[in-house]
Amino acid sequence: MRAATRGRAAWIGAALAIGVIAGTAPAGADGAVVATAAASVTPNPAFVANATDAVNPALGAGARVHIVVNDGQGGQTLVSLEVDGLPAGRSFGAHLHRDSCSSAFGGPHYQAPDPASPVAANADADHEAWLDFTTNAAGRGRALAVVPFEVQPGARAVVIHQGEHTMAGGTAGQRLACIDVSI
Ligand SMILES: [Cu+2]
Repeated sequence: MRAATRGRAAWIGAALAIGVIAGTAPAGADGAVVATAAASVTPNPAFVANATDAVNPALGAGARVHIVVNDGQGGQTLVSLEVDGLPAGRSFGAHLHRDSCSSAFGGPHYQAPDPASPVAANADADHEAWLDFTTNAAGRGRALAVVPFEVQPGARAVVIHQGEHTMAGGTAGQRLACIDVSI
């Protein structure tokens, strides 16, 4: 395991231990919860079912998204996604997107260092928050990503994709559903 990976894992543990997931840290403090969204997933009206798309996006799934910013270690963001109401035992690609669900269904991926001008060269898990997950037998899935940048405030979204995982270059198939996250 690389040192950087160990460092991230340790930080996740510390964040959980001090209760930031529960929202106990004050806004602006290290590890503070800066955004929490709990909402019905918005199905993509433009989704087109085909032979490889096993999921009906109009499933009424529920989802919670927590975003935690840590200022103490050079600017990191922890993004956690919990979703339920999806088919059991199925993997999905998911990401933090730059815009709200009502703006081009989330717009492009949120990308550091310049969200306004995402570039293909930075379409990776160090510059974007990738949240791929696999559902359990009850149709629940969760993902946790720690990224080495701070997410700037704004109306963002998490988008769940039809593809089973995010490919090199950041693609994960059609957009199935969207969850608004105001940061
Ligand atoms: Cu995406």
